[in-house]
Amino acid sequence: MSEKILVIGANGQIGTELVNTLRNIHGAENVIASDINSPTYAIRNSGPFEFANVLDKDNLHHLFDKHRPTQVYLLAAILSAVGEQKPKVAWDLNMTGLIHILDFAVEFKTAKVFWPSSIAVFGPHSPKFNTPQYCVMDPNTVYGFSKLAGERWCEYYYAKHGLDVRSIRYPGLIGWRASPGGGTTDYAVHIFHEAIKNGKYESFLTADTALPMMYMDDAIRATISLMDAPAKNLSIRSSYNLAGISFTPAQLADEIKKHLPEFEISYSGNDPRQPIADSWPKSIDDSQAQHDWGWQLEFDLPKMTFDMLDNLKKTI
Ligand code: VAH
Repeated sequence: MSEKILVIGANGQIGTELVNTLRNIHGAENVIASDINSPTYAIRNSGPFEFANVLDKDNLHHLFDKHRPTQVYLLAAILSAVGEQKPKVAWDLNMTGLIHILDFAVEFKTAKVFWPSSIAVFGPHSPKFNTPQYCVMDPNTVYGFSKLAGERWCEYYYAKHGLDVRSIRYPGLIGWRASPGGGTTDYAVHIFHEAIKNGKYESFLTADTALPMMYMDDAIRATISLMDAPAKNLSIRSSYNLAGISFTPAQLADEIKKHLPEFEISYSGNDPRQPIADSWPKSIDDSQAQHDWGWQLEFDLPKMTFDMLDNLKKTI
């Protein structure tokens, strides 16, 4: 029996790329893209689309009843920076949306559910370097503690209802196919666009702000690897740490200059995203993902930088 996959939040940074990959694997007609906004050109012209509002139970019930998905990817969320501008809205969307999907997945016996968490679940008292799978977690952003609470809900629905829900704590994600969606790591995408268009970029994070990041190609491959892994191999039902590559804005700028020698970076200072970044780890231990489902990173900073610039030059 072929998979029938519902992707909610298909227009976002992850969703755009995940729909493309899933349609290549499972066939376009078997991957229903959905979002609260009209589909992007790429999404609309490559397969079925439905409007979805994760806060509308009737809308979601209709989608589950109509499509009977074998897999659901819930990607709709409000990220860290936007979440601090509208905290109650972020909590409601991130939490209520997740619980609606978990409930309908149980009701309609969806075989597998994917839900993205983030390294934002760690906070000021979490270990800063090589942050382990289990440690003190005191996130101080609504986004961060909504993701931490969401991880608890995922593990609870696995334990109480046997729902095969799987999750990854993504680092900051960098890709060229879709824009980031209002996060603290967005600088690492915008810098590439500005470097090509204007030869300069003003970073809202300071030069020495190291954060865990990951190229989107690796993030999508990790997501598919986790979802394809035998359930018996999975020891984590909250969310798997995923490390990626850790670098600072200054290090990223130096790598870009190897390709665009005239590129110049400056720093704005006093940005509200700086304390968010400062509360997060500098690097992550993802040995559990390596053990349980064979995770191996492919894109380091030089390879990512080359691929980003090479592709963006063709699209800008
Ligand atoms: C954010 N891009 O900046 C997201 C991510 C680790 C950060 O979760 O909010």
